[in-house]
Amino acid sequence: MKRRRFIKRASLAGFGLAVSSTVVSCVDSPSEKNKNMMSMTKNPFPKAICTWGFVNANAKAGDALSKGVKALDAAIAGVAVEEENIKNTTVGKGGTPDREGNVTLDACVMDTNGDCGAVVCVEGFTNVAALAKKVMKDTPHVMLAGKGAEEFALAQGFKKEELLTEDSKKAWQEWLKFPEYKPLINIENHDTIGMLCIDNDGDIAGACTTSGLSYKMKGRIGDSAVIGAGLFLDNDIGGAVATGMGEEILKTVGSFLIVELMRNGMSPQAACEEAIRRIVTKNKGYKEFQIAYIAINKAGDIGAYCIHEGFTYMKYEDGKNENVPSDYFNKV
Ligand code: SD4
Repeated sequence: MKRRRFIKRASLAGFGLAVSSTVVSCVDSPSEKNKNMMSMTKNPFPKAICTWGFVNANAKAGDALSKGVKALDAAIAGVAVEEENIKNTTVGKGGTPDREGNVTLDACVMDTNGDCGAVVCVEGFTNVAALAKKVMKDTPHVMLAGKGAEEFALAQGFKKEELLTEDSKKAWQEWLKFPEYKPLINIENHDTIGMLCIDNDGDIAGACTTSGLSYKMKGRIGDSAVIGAGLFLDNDIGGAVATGMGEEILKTVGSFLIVELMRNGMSPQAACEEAIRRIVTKNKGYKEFQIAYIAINKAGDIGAYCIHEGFTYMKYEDGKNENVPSDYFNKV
């Protein structure tokens, strides 16, 4: 143990003082601080949170984390549950297509060291969050789009599949009879899955994956795969993920904003509320769309806020997986 740290610990013990993060941060680097805090207090981790009522996805991540899986792999395993769930029409296989009948997926991941990877407008591959990790690890790039991402997926051994299910095809054919583009506010308590995990070491990582807004224009990309918009984290501060009308999240770089607000001292809850406030004060049409954010800070405090009632999120904490209703802005 370094001498200065030893002196600090000895003197704290001697005076029977409670250890505050401020005291520890005077001397140590953030990662040392992290380890020291956890060795002196009960480890509050692992934790996993995700958007909407994706019980199985969050349980999968929580279970992996409690077995010692690192944050990023746990998040990817968690969101894969929904990517593979054909009953979920907003993520992965079975996702609602664009207005021309193509299921195009967007996803990104961000790791504890600030590395990230993303794929956009990908057709024919279900596990796009895992593909985004491959982009991060095995290319010199952060983001691959369309054909390039698909060729990369094949080269990496991902299996090509038809993602348009019979049910999604029928629903699209019905929609074509009266083709109005009108994203719904809350789709049966499921939509884009954004997940943040804190592993046993206190490290944060996340993933976000979606089929985007139903009947979008061909080639449309939302916020979910855009680092800073659909997902952002800083392992020294915390992380945030978004769901809802991607265009508005992109315009305000919502997840980045939340992390920066937390960096400046806001709680995850206050930061999520401020990010929603920025949208509703600028866009008078907010009654027509939903946006929700969830966030977690380095201490494991959680926040969530959205525009309209109906958004819920999952929380895996102390081995328990719970669905929690979010507070919301539009109370009138
Ligand atoms: C998008 N944010 O593509 C995604 C879709 C979504 O609730 O989350 N809908 O804009």
